[in-house]
Amino acid sequence: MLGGLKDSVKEFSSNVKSAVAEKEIEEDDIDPLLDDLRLKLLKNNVSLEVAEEIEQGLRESLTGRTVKRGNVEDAVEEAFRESLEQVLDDSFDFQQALEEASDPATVFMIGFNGSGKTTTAAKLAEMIDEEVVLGAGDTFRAASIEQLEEHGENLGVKVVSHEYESDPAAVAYDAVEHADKHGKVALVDTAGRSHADRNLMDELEKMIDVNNPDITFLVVDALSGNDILEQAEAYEGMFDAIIATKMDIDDKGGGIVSISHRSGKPVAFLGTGQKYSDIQEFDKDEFIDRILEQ
Ligand SMILES: Nc1nc2c(ncn2[C@@H]2O[C@H](COP(=O)(O)OP(=O)(O)OP(=O)(O)O)[C@@H](O)[C@H]2O)c(=O)[nH]1
Ligand SMILES: [Mg+2]
Repeated sequence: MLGGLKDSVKEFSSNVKSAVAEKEIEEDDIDPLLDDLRLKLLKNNVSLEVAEEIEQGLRESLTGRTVKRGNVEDAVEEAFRESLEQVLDDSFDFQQALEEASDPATVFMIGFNGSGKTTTAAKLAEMIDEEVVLGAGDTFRAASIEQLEEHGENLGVKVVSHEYESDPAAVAYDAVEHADKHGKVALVDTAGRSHADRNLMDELEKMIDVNNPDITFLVVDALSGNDILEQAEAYEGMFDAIIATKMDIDDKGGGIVSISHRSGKPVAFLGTGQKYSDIQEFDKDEFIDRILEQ
């Protein structure tokens, strides 16, 4: 009996305390904070569509939540960090993927014009422990074969190539054959292409059908703003992981948030310059810190 009374006194006093100390978040409390956050995302080069989707997700998850008075701002920042943690995926392990791949492992580099496919293929060739053969699967753009051959010479890596305008599926096939004979990994470069290049997109689908690559990297330029979503859509279903290049120029990295949000695919590497060693594994915590600091 007495115990019961004690309990209800306790309950009453804790209710009073929490009414003073705690508060339920209402839309009005967070609207200005979410406005700032949306601007921060846009300044960081996150596409408008994705910035608005992130903002809406935060609004829904925060409204009605109880927080200590004066801690609304912290709650918003914490929820934002959580939402970035959910969107970004750094779980792709290239070395492990190569070990689990068929023998020889076949790796394709695909992406829009000028995104950094050829340069990144050379960086990966330098990085991989196993011996590598490069396939000159861009038979379309002028000087593309010479560009890859120059990298091959610099790195002491064999380049398998055919004539310009020949079938790139056959080049990739030959590169894999070569790799098979020599116990190597075949890293196949491809031509830059967009939605609009229907023939080139069909050609890429054929290359993938014929060669069934173990790992396909979508190479995107981190400087792409809103059109990065177009890239995620153009190559939907064709790639396993993303490589974002030119991070040395773009210290914002919002494009990575946009494409991760849209594609749900992991980011494997960041390109950080023009030298062969300018490539880093993607680390999402480091990346989130960078975004939050700006
Ligand atoms: N600063 C910087 N430049 C890069 C990086 N990656 C590639 N580049 C440069 O971007 C330009 C285009 O790179 P490529 O590797 O030729 O791009 P690509 O996707 O093969 O281009 P196409 O074959 O024409 O579609 C070159 O001048 C590269 O040196 C990077 O991480 N940082
Ligand atoms: Mg190229």
